[in-house]
Amino acid sequence: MSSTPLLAPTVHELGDIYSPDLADAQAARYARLASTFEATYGAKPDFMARAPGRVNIIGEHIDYCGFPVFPMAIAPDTLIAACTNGSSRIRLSNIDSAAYSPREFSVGDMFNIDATKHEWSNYFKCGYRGVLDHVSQHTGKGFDALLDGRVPAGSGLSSSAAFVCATQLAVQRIEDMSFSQVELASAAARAERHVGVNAGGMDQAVSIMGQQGTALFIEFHPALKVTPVSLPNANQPFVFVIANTLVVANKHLTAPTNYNLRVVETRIGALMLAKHLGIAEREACANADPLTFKVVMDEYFSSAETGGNEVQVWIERLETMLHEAKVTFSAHQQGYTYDEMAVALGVSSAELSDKIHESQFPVRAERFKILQRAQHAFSEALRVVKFRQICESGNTSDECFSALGSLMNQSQDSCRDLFECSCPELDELCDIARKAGSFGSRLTGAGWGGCSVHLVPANRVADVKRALTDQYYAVRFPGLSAEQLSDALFATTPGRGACYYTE
Ligand code: NG1
Ligand code: MG
Repeated sequence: MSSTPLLAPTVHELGDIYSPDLADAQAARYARLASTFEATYGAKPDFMARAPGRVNIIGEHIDYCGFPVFPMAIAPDTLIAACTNGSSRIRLSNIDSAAYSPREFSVGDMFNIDATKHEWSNYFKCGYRGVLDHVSQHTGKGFDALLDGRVPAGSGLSSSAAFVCATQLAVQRIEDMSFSQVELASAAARAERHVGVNAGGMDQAVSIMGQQGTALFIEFHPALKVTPVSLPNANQPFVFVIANTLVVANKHLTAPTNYNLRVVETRIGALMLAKHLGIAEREACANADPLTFKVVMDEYFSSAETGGNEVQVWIERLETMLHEAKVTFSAHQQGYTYDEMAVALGVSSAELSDKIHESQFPVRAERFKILQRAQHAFSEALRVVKFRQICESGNTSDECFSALGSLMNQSQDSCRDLFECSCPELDELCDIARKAGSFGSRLTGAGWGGCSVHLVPANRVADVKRALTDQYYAVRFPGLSAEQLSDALFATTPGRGACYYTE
């Protein structure tokens, strides 16, 4: 992470080629944050920590299955200005004080996160915990913090991870500690689960490790590993257009029937698949915590030769697993009841129910659609690997962008039909954008609302934006101001990851 002057951000940090005047807007924003800090706390901030949101280009709901994903960092971010205050109190305020009123805590309060409440400072506490859960001792120094979050909440652009990561950066600096990027990202991923969502680690990894100009191929298993991958250098530039449905997906409140349920469905799927393949008793599966589809795949191929092209090995293995999953689960097209899953796993219904419900993340469902979720997970992982393969192929023709776009479109179909995490508004945005010139359109982030992402040749961006404005925003949200519209609909290229600004 680099340090640059406090009030002199350069356009390089911003990553939006369509807003040349954004640099001034950002400088004004930094100055306002610094002066509001001084007005609030009577002292200048010592530094600012910045962590960006992200857009996931492809690879949805598979980070928690242990499979690779392909996101990039974006310009909207969370900034936290901070300074020690010589006391043992931690004071937090928000530049948007009307929506988020100030809070004050003792160090002890930071260990008290009530996941049943949707409370903005919970993410701050998560970031604090991310640091503390990782070390045996800390000073518990009091400090003042002022936050300016520009990633829209509940939009699938990871406002939560930006908040948690920026807090973690601030706390590690206050505490005079220094973690590696991998440690920061892993600690933030674990810490964010304190708010009650059983999330994977994609958002925190890309927020911390994002790189200007490249997307990231992120692997989670056997260890967190990030490989920067550039998009093909074509005759004509392509950009990603982000379009927010403006349907707020409150993932935290709907977790028992949406996000956390999907995590449980894929985990039960992994247990059943391991049993079916005769490898459930092997040490790697029996001791895995958690047992994911990726662990099952690795164990199934543990004695296979690993030589040859790495991407080809991924593709062959994932195709085999997709086939095995269909064979294993195909008799249950309508999903499994508890009793049916218990029979398949050889445990009693009560044991299974306990196992599911005793977790920190309760779920509710009549039927568990294991076949569909497994099909999505393996086919989505295949698409991620193929996407990377095309990016690295050296091919720069428009056809390679058609192939990338087609993988994104297939991902959307799979999210809608097999993983059931889309919604009518997301489907509509994708339809409109494709007709107006998008090569590939899909939801991004958890779904059920939030944002979509579109792969668009630079010379069609205006057409796509106009179509979305006329056919979606003007119809469904006629009262939007120009500023609200530009926050909801914008073009972006890969931006840089987390950093500090110091004087
Ligand atoms: P969003 O909706 O942006 O918070 C969530 C998870 C990710 C990943 C995606 C789906 C959190 C913090 N993040 O992203 O880990 O599983 O959904 O691909 O919950
Ligand atoms: Mg989030």
